[in-house]
Amino acid sequence: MIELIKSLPKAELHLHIEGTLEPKLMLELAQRNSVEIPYTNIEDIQKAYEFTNLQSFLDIYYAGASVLLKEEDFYSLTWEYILKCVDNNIIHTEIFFDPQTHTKRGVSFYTALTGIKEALNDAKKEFGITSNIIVCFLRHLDQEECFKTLDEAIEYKRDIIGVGLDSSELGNPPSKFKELFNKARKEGFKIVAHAGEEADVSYIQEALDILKVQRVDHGVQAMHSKALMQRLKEEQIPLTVCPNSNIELKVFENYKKHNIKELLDFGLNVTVNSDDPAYFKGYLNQNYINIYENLKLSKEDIVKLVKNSFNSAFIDKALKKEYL
Ligand code: ES4
Ligand code: ZN
Repeated sequence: MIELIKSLPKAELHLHIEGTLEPKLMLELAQRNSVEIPYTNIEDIQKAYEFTNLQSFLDIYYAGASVLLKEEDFYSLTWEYILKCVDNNIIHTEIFFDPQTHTKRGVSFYTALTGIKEALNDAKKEFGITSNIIVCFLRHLDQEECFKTLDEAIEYKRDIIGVGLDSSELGNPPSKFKELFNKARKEGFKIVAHAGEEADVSYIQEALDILKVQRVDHGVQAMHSKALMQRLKEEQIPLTVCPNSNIELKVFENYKKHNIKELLDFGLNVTVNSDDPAYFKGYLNQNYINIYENLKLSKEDIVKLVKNSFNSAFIDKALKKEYL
């Protein structure tokens, strides 16, 4: 089964490019760019990756991203992830990036986007890997600031398929960004949002009803509402579940307590993703392997999860057909 998991071509739909920054590249970029970070070696960095919840991770994740300054840094970051895609047999990937993490440090939207985009173009040329870019708004910031980021996304629309919402969930419900997402929708962007990672089902309901999301990122708290479960099933709204992330951020105590198998058995459109693999102990195959080993997944379950990943991707019918 592990060989099957590794050999199946897969799509990844929930991946923060800043979350693929491996300790080695972090140290190299810190030196290259003369950025001070509180670590001198890889072991120090790995020791800092002990999280108690989402916020404890985000604090370290934003600090790590401070080494990314130039277009070539974003290229290196993305290219390293592409090499992991090759390793993991990921043939299509939809990548989040957080412009505001960079613009607030004086690094332009254009610089980050261009570095990422160039690496993705090379990934297509070199390996045939297809991809989409999704811009995420940081929900701990106010809506006014996010409008500036949306305006930049509109400027580079040809390179951006959609917009999402990430960062500190508790206390920052989707309804805070109603007007922002109304405008994004009118501009023709696909819409996703992190919802029901740590916060309750009302955040998932708001993401659906107010932001009108086409996929829910995480969504694992949906199980606390029978009515919501029924709706997600009927409408086949994709959930981009991230098992390693949920364990590392203590959403579930351990892999045996993860609910992905229950969600799948109920008939939800569930996918498996790696979220921030450099921080959460493993890339996509490792996420599949961890749930397979702990939750008695069958071969049919694995195949269904992989098929869901292509069916839920923002790709046209012809490419979907080719991949399925
Ligand atoms: C994130 Cl796991 C997670 N949740 C919310 N926002 C994020 N940004 C990067 N990883
Ligand atoms: Zn995420």
